[in-house]
Amino acid sequence: MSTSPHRPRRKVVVAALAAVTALGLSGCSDIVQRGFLPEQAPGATNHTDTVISLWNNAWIAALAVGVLVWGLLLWCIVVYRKRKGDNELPVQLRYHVPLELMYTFVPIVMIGVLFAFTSRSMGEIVDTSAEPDVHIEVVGKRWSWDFNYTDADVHYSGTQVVLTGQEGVAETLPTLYLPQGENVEISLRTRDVNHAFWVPGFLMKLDMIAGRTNAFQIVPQELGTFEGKCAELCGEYHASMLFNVEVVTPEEFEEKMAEYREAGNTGLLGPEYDTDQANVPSEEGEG
Ligand SMILES: [Cu+2]
Repeated sequence: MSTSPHRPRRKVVVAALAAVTALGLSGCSDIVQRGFLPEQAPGATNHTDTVISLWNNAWIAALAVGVLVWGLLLWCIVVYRKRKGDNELPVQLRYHVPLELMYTFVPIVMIGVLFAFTSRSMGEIVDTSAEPDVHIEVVGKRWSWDFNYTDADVHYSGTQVVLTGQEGVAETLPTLYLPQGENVEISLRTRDVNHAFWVPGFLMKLDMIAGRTNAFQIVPQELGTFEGKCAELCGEYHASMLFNVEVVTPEEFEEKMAEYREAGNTGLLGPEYDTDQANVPSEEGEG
């Protein structure tokens, strides 16, 4: 009579927990599989699977280390707890060379493994040795973006968006067009301070450093609209430095290029529009 009321309750609790866990795992297995990364990410580009597996495996390794450390901690706390009548200090260990060597080298090995896998993936992403099908230059500027479509010799010049919080602002953002299935080399530069090119759905970002050009190649695989943003605090309206990426078919891409040409957006926007150059006319500063 004394123990029986507890058992059924415990069984119910265990069953309920199991059901919730199973439901949670089945309901969000996609989310778990992509490591809680953006919904568009899997298959979005030729690099996203690499990034997802690096991310997931790093978490699995971290969790394994965590479980081991938590387990050892709990074990020490329970087994070596102070018992009734224990009034003496236990044996104090210090300068235990094998132990110290272990906790120096094991973390070094762990960091080394993480570094090796990360470096391999990053090397793949910023590898620009292949011959690209399309060249695009993305230029960051406070607080918008210019896109030079080098091969088509057309450009798009963005203006800073005003974030009103109203619907429809997203449609007014500067849009970078990318052709699906083609190897696009994107080179990044800035007209002023440091910015960073970030498309969360592509699972990558790359800095735009004043005075240097960074580049990467990407094959967009999924059609659709992706959000882009500046990921380097670059001043007052950094949060407004947004853009859209529109992955379209190669035919639509060519149509878009023709559209720009007809609209008179011919030629590329070069460094003459940079604001941080030594030859900026001095009148500008006085105005
Ligand atoms: Cu910026």
